[in-house]
Amino acid sequence: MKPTQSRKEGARIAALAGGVGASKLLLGLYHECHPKKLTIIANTGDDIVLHGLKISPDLDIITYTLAGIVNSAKGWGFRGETFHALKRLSVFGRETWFNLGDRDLATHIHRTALLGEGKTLAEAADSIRIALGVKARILPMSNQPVPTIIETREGALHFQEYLVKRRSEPVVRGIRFAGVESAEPAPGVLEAIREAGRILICPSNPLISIGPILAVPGIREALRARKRDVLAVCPIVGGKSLKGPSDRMLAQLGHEVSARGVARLYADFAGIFVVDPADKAQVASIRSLGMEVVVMPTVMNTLPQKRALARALLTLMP
Ligand code: FO1
Repeated sequence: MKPTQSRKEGARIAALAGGVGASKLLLGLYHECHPKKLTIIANTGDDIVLHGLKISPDLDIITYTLAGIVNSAKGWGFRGETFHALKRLSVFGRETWFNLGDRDLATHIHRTALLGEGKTLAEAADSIRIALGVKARILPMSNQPVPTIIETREGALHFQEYLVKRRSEPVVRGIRFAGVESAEPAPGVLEAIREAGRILICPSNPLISIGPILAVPGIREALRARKRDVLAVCPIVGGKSLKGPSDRMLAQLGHEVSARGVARLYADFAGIFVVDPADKAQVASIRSLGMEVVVMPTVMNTLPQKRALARALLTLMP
């Protein structure tokens, strides 16, 4: 997708992002700000190895969205995708609960080959986004694998097994990010946070999309040091998640399912919290957490809505 040409250069923006929810806002920003000023730091807790291939859903969702090739009805995978290879894999008795499309498979084969040749996940992500014509920088949170494990009543499940294979049905008892203690932020992540005019926390699941990024040693501390300039867009509107199982997970883990519940999770590092008009009754109690609160429409179904939210957020940026 060709971003609009008539944008001012503006300050640098670092954006922490999950997949589908974040990509809506990132697409708006990609149109409204200079793409070279945008660095996206993506969750890789959702990454999984299937059929020997390294799959990085959030990196790919963001890349495909900005490249204008995503299946916008689903929010992931290619538009006009076919699944012939997956059908053939089932002939060999392989599990096919994770829908890998034919075009998408090429991305995973390329990334897996690069990793096999000794390249890092960040180098592979860069190779993919450049090949697909995306001008904004897209970094994984870490080059080391940090799979999100969901502890459920039925035992521990990889995040994709919980979300896709089990359709978020098992009751969640806990979440952990395996190996995160020894993971490091990918090269450029801390610099992007330090050097950005504003740091944006996209409207993604706070527990399993933003949570893994915050858990990588050094990232939360880097955000705390920039608290005045950290702007978080709330993914819960009117007590419901905009996308995915956030509301259910928050409730099952004993958090308040509301904008205020998310604000509490971010209060130590986010100076500005953006809520939808549907939640304006909570503004005073969120302010009492030590955050500035801004009310603006955050529900984005159409490209004009994505661009409008991006423009409104840019007015809050230096
Ligand atoms: N989500 C699904 O609900 N079902 C799928 O079969 C599925 C396949 C898939 C393949 C590649 C990819 O990049 C993403 C895919 N997703 C699928 C989305 C993904 O599971 C999640 O939406 C993200 O991990 C959360 O951001």
